[in-house]
Amino acid sequence: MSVEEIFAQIARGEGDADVVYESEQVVAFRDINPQAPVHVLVIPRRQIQTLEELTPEDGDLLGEMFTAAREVARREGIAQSGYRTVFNCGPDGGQEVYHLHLHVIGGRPLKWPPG
Ligand code: D5M
Repeated sequence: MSVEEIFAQIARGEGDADVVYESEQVVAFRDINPQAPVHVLVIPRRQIQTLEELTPEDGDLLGEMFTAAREVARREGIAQSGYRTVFNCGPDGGQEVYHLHLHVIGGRPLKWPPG
């Protein structure tokens, strides 16, 4: 099964994932290869491959994804210390999984700029 199919299963609430937050349009679960003490992915339930597929009508969905990221940060206890939200988009952006996902990363000081 492809990673995209695994993400689609998680999005339907059927997958094997450590889910930390859910709402009508999104699911948030722990990244399998965490880059920091907190590393959670927020994905839409709808199948969208990349940020490039979004249209102006998806503003509501994007808002829900960022609201989910903030809620995850609160629940994980990193809202005050700080965290990073990232959409990797396309090959040069480092995107490996083509089901839209917003990384929520924190729990340690993060370097900038990324490589
Ligand atoms: O990030 C894709 C991310 O997806 C990467 O950090 C690993 C993560 N990943 C891959 N498979 C799984 C499963 N099965 N559960 C949880 N997390 C997973 P990208 O922005 O595409 O490079």
